[in-house]
Amino acid sequence: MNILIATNNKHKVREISQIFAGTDLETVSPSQINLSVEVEEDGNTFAENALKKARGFCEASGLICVADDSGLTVECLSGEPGVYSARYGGEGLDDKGRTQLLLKNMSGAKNRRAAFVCSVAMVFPDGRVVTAEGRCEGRIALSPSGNNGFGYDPVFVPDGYDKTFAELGEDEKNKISHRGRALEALEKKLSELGILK
Ligand code: ITT
Repeated sequence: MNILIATNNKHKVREISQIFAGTDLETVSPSQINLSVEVEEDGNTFAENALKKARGFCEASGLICVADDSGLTVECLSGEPGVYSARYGGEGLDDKGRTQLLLKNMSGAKNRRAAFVCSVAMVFPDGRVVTAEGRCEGRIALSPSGNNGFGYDPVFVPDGYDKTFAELGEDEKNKISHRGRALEALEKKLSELGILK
């Protein structure tokens, strides 16, 4: 089955194609087919935004599309940055700036519990929709470490590890990450529905 990865984030393209490698799901990226789609992410939940993105790319391409909406939810910040993770602090900030802002907003916080959350939606040209969720619990480190990954990876330490996501190898992150878990659950549903053999 050939699937378009419905995202403009090249790090997600890389992770999703690696997670699907070795399954019957073959992936293409928007850039590989010269497709440019912008979907307004105005949903209040990860699930709504994932579905919106998958539908937008499916309409534009006519292909089966999988989209991911994800973010970091931090206990002592009442769940922020949450669905606004990519826009935390406004337009002017990059990944590094957003991570610094997060650390600043958490300075002095004793409770550093956090979780990465991911909703995935697969949309078929005939209108069928299959969705799944994944979550990875952990804590926010006092300072950034590691160069792998993207976003808030340098400050997120998953439970059971003493390294940040940015210090783990790609395969190791994908095994336990919110995205890895959501896509594993999606694959399971596709098999149960008989869509994937
Ligand atoms: P698309 O909407 O085009 O898929 P995006 O980067 O805007 O790309 P989201 O709206 O889902 O994607 O925002 C997700 C943000 O949450 C992302 O930009 C990071 O800041 C953060 N995030 C999600 N997954 C992450 C991960 O695995 N590691 C680090 N940060 C992550």
